[in-house]
Amino acid sequence: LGRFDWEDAFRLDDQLTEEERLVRDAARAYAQDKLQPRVIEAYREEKTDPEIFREMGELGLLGSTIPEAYGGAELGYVAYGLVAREVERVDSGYRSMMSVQSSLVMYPIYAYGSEAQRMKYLPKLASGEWIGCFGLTEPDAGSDPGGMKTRATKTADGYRLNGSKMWISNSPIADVFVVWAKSDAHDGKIRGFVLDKGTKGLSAPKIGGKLSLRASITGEIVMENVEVGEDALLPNVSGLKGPFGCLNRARYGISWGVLGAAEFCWHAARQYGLDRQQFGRPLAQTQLYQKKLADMQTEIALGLQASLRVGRLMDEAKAAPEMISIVKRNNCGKALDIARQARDMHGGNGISEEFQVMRHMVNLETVNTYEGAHDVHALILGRAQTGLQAFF
Ligand code: TGC
Ligand code: FAD
Repeated sequence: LGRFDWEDAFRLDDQLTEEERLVRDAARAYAQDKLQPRVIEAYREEKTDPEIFREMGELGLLGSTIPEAYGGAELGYVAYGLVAREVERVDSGYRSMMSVQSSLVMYPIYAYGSEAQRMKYLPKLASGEWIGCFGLTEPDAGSDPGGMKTRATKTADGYRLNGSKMWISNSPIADVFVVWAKSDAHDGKIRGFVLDKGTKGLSAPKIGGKLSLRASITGEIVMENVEVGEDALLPNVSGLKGPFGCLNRARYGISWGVLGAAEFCWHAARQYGLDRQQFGRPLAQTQLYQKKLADMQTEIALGLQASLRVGRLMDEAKAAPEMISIVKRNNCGKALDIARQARDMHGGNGISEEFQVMRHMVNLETVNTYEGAHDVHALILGRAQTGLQAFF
């Protein structure tokens, strides 16, 4: 009979390659040594440190699946997921900063861009010298991005963009803006454009007052007659499959990331239950407390196996978007439940920033919503099994 490791129930570790373990360990060391000491204050003060991009870039954590020729680390998708898990073990906002840069900015420039666009942007985004953002959502088009109002109209030597994007991670500190607009020169189809900070008519005001993801800055993107050349258009994709091709990768990364946050909450609740005595014994020696720990362990172990499977299929180019919907939706929902339970198991201390479970809990409220809300992924899966469209 095999041994049982309570922290790694299905021996995920044995299923990783040597390279994947090394990448995971390097990401864990960085996250614990450099991010963990900053996060409580950054969250309280709602401060995003742009230096984090430089640090991540130095370690090869930005655009890690992109070929080395463009500054990437050319890693597989399992390694990418393992990094997301380690970073989100500290804070979902830090993982957000990383996954937007990697999957939503570098990936589309790599996959849909011209060689000149790849050479101009990717190395500087990989090093963290430049920060990127991804503008799909609008004030009146969230779950239904096809309803966007942003328009690109043809000019003599390029395009004029008008419109506004809402809830955009990194935008107030971004140098590079990947935005999606309906283009009149392409039969009104959605096309991607890469805009540079400082272009006339382009601004990105910060959205204040967020009670979630406070360590990751969020803003709008406002485009008022922004004039760009033909070289700003991403030439190699047209239609919603452009942004969705990026979202597939980011959603997959999130499925690993949220389990990192859930593991933090689970481990914290276990330790708290061992340390805290009530009614003359540790809380962890009560049946209800142990049932909650067992539920957390089970969901995390199952979720990790599922993400690992999808990651292996991504590396073989065999993963379907619906598989990603299953792991994004289920792992986010389960992580949020675990964080809420962990908050409760900490009693009054659970609301204190020092114990950190409440920060994870409120962060996960965002993660459950962005990149396709929990119920929107249910509709994607419902459509896949019934053939019936239930969005409208
Ligand atoms: P639908 O008719 O289903 O599809 C339109 C076209 O898109 C193609 N497509 C996909 N392609 C690749 N991968 C996918 N996952 C795809 N899903 C759809 C599809 O084949 C079709 O192509 P074509 O060539 O036939 O035109 O589109 P719909 O308008 O009915 O929309 C359905 C729906 C709801 C699936 C969907 O719109 C949806 O997923 N909504 C959620 C929106 C969303 O996820 N927004 C995310 C914004 S970015 C963000 O949140 C970043 S936060 C990051 C961070 O900080 O970490
Ligand atoms: P809505 O679409 O209005 O949905 C509201 C509720 O209605 C949800 O519960 C949803 O599940 C439900 N609903 C919607 N449609 C249906 C339906 N047909 N049937 C049943 N229920 C339905 N976007 C970007 O483009 N780039 C970013 O970098 C980015 N970063 C973000 C960062 C943060 C902190 C946040 C909060 C959001 C971010 N987003 C970003 C936006 C995010 O993707 C959207 O918030 C998300 O897609 C949901 O859209 P919405 O907020 O408009 O909600």
